This record gives sequence, structure tokens and C-alpha cells, in this order.
Amino acid sequence: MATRKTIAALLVSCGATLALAQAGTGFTLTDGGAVFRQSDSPTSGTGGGVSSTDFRLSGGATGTDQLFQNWWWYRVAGESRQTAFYNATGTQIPAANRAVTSWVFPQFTADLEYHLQATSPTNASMVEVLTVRNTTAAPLTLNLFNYTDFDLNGSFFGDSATLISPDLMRVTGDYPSPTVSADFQGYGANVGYKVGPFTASRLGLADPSVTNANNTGLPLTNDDFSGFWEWQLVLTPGASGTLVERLGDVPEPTTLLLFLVLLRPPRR
Ligand SMILES: [Ca+2]
Ligand SMILES: [Ca+2]
Ligand SMILES: [Ca+2]
Repeated sequence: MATRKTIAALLVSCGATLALAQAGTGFTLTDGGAVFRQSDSPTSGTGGGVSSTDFRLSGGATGTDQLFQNWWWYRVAGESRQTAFYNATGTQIPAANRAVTSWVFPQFTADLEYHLQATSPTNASMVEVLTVRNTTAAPLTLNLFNYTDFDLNGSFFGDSATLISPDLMRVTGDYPSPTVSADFQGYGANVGYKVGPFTASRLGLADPSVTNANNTGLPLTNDDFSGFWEWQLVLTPGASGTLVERLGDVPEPTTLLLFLVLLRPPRR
């Protein structure tokens, strides 16, 4: 699909680390006419994350794919770069529209629940609930990043984005027609956002240096949208924190409430 991106990905993989995929941890979820497919977790934390992600708001398996990639990165205080979530311990699929992927990292564990909901015959929401737990004997300061690259209407051309509220942006694409809009929300993201046209380094998350959200890049006009939300959690030994991120439409209030009651406001 995206030749420019394919070339960029090849250039990155020609570097020090070749990011292979971990078989068996990817999945496909369905709800009504909505489909969400996640690739296998990568085997390297220094690459560009998963190879691809699909989000079809309607139309089932042949519906238009609106998403190029969605993935999580982290950085523990003092580290010199971000790390893509890699080497998942497994994925459970408790329902056709729900999956939970888990990781064990040196300082923390992570469980990521995906919840797909068809909200109308033409629209859908994906809510991701990430729970991390400090497994060290000392306080842990952890920065977490959810990176999303919408390619609305199946093309990376012609996408625009605006900030709706401090933790919500809306992406709109009108090439090719019809016009499609999709939200990208990082609930309570207390560091902020970064947006820009796609880069092989995923706006700096995947290169060997510290990158933070600096609330730049919006509005974006008629370009290849990519962006991320960043949270900082401070976790005492054994403590956990939960983040919620959303793509697409707003789910039914009861569903959203179910997730938001899990949300523990991050401390800085
Ligand atoms: Ca895709
Ligand atoms: Ca487009
Ligand atoms: Ca894009």
C-alpha cells in the first residue's frame, strides 16, 4: 500500500537491529461490520514497533482499512531512548471483540486489553486499556506512549488533524472520497501529544534518543498523519497504573464508563 513507508521501514531495518515479529501474539477482532487486526508483537524493542495494524470501521473483511499502525512504547526514567513493547508473553482472546496481550519487562509488567465496538452501521470504536505494575523494590517513573498512524480511506494522502480538547485530537481524510473522521484520544495524557507527517523513526520514538510529547504538530493539514500521546506514571513498589486510549468513534456510554472507572490519574 504505502510504498514510501515500506521503503522507510526497509531503511530502518538495515540499521543495527532487525525487528522480527513474534508469531502467535497478533489477533483479529470483529464486532458487527467492524474489524481490528493487530500484528504479532515485535521481537526487538528498538525497531518501529508492529509491522502493521488494520482498523475497518464497517464492511467486514473487505471494508476500507483506515489504520497503518498503532503501538505502545515506554521509557523508564534515566534511560536514553524509548523501547517498543516487544516479546509479549502471549495474547488471550476472551471474546470475538476483545483481546489481552501481556508483557514482562525488567522493571514492570504490562497487560493491554483491546475492546472493539461497532457503534453504528458505518462506524466503530477501539478502546485500549493498558495496566502496568511496578515489579521492582523502588519507586518507578515510567513514560508511556501510544503511537497511531491513521491512513484514512486507505491512503496516506490527504489526512488532516485538529486538537479538540487537551487529550483528544480528530483526524479527517477526504482523499479518496468520502470524508472519514476518526478520533485519537489519550485519556488524561499528562505529558501531551506530538503530531507530524509519518517518519521512519515514528516521530522520534524509535530512534536512539529521548523523545517526549511537546504539544506540536496540530493542526496538521492534508498530509500523512502520525502522532502519539504520552503519559508519565510514578509507581511505588508493587503499585499499578492504568491508561486508556481510544481510536475511532465514541463507544456506548456504559462501555466507556466501564473502562474509565479503571483509569487511575497519573501522578507527576
Ligand atoms: Ca492497515
Ligand atoms: Ca487519506
Ligand atoms: Ca498516516
